[in-house]
Amino acid sequence: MKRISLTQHLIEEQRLHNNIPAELRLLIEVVARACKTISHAVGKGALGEVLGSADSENVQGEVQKKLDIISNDILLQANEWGGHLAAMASEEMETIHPIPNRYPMGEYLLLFDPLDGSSNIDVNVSIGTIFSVLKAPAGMSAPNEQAFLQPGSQQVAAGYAVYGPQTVLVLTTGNGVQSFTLDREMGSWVMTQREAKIPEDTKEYAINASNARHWFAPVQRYVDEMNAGKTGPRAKDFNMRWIASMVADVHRILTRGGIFMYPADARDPDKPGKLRLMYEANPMAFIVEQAGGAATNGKERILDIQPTSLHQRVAVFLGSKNEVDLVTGYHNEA
Ligand code: AHM
Ligand code: MG
Repeated sequence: MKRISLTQHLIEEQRLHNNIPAELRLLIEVVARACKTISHAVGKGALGEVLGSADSENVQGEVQKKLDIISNDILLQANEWGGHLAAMASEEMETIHPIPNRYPMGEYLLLFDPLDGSSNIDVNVSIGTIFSVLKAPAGMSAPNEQAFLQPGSQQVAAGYAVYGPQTVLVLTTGNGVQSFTLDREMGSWVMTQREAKIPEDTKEYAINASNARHWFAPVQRYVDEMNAGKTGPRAKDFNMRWIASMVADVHRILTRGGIFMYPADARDPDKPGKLRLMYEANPMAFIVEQAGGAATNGKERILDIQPTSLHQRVAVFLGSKNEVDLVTGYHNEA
């Protein structure tokens, strides 16, 4: 099999579609390199003394794991000096991270969840890094938080790396979804899938069922109907999977279909769901749509949501199109 590296792919994409200028290519390659470093740290586990909690909390009041902090630092340091970014924002940092004065400023904004699925770190289950790239608004000399508050439809690139049995980088620049597997001996990303496609129909769903008693009626109805199986209104049996790492759950859906849900629920009306719009929902929605799937917050397309704050949360329904359409329809009937 002819090996196509990430670099070769990006250069050829630019030639064919003119959608990856040199600065964006550099950005993607730097993020990919940082993911290699994170993958290495993750792989060392207890031997690298990277497991367990740090003595700190992030902006959402969650206890940070050592690897959350290590991964955040790796991404910041890798991306500061290249001249391709105007600023960064991270799930783990309260405010945006401007590019230090000693480096030139570029035109892109990078957002990331440095290590998603933190509860899985210590138990040796797949975790990942999610990233999203926006363009800084023109004529802005020093980007502020406002510059980041663009709907997901404005993303010029998004991707994730999943650190599992294999380390895989999944990327979109708006022209389909490509996957690259890390060749650990060579240290290079090798294309292993050119065009991911999520089947429109599925018999598999993912939701944290321990929250069932808090769900609103449309989610309750949708899940009950699936669980009713062959003799129920859906007339087929469904299977359930929940990894508790969005990256790994989305990766399964990208590989063989399914629907992933993290709904809003009755617990806290000010908290629509658990997942973050800017670091998790938007990049995943971009990838899923580019693979032929759909992503909504139950009512509207995630990529159309106008963000109002950097760390805002959003309900997420994404994956196989016909399932996402069905559960979104149930919400809109209500
Ligand atoms: P994190 O960014 O703090 O790791 O939280 C996000 C994760 C997602 O990866 C995953 O889908 C979800 O939280 C799991 O939630 P739960 O603990 O309810 O299973
Ligand atoms: Mg996360």
